[in-house]
Amino acid sequence: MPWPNVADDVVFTMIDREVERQNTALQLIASENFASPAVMRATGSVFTNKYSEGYPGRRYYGGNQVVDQVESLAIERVKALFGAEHANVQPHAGANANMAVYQALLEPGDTVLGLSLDHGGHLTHGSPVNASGMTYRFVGYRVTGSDERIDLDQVRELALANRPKLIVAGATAYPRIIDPAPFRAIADEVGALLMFDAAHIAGLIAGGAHPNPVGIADIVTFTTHKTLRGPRGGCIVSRADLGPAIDKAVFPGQQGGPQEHAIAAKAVAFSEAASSEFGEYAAQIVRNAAALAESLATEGFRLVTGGTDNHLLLVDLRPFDGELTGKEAQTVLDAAGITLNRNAIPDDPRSPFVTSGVRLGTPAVTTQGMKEDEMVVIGQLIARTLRHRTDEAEVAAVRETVRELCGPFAPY
Ligand code: DSN
Repeated sequence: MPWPNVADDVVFTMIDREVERQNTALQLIASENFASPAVMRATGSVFTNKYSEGYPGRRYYGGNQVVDQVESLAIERVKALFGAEHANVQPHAGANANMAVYQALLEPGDTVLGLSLDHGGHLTHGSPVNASGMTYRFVGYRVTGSDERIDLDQVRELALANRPKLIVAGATAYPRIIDPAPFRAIADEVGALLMFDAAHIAGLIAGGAHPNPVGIADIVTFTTHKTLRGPRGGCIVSRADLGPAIDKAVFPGQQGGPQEHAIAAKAVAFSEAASSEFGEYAAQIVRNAAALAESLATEGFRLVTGGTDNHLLLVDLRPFDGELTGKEAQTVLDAAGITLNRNAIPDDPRSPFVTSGVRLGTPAVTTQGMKEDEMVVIGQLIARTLRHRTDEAEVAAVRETVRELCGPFAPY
């Protein structure tokens, strides 16, 4: 073999350190999870070596006999998982999936309705600093000031006033079920297409814990690495008649060579997500989020919307401590082995870089087998760390407690 026979100690030592971090700290970032060994084996497979621009049976390079089989398998599995007519498994990420849909359905300057970023939407839902907001005329809808739920009356009013070509449902920091049916009714009333961005909740949908937007929305996009627990990547499922335009927008419109190693791993993940065990996993994610919400509320935090019915919680830190910012909370909790991200809360008076809130979620801790009892303890540890955030010894003591808590649940 022509390869050097020495391992890259520098990189592999870093990998070992990252395994240690993931095994001994609490991963509460709502968009993260632990992929299975089978998913990671496929991700690290020889499919990484292959160029395969095009689609199964229509490639631009030779040697794609097995690649065609694995991509076709991924397509068939994801169609069966969600009951979809068409699937494109090539998007490298959720952002690519969303941009490809826009390219397939819209002309530059067309009007689109999406949830505002500062109220829980995603960058690709029309943020002015993202290509979506630069290319299309996005109009942002918001959550209500009273119950902090998506303001469907406002969605309808904005749809009637702006006549969008596309309405985008879905969120990146919204702790409640998003029912696709009222969005469908509004889209039909104004003659718009409906896209549902299910990046965060694809696993909850696959596991039967949340309503399936496939067949209600015209297009559903999602990532494969969040609640769905697959490799990093994106996916688009849609009505059959939209398939050719979507395929053309993904390749050659947005991307070059597909990452077939990731597509092989997506195929593995779609199979895992079709199991009855995955249904139980999805239900436990939701139960754990509810238990964590209750524990945090008991400690004096305010939950945006009053709670959660998905995998994530958005926490307003101000009632707990008016001086505490999301940025500071994220930093000190990280030192205590509790990893989450700062997040703006609706109408946050602080900047998006500082914030008055944090977002946390239960997909990863649920994968490692933690249940409601551990969620209660995690809520208490978060409060203890933040109450004593200037006391280094106390933060270090929490770090040790977290290590002990994680010991029996190490994912790798
Ligand atoms: N970065 C993802 C999240 O954390 O929600 C969205 O792309």
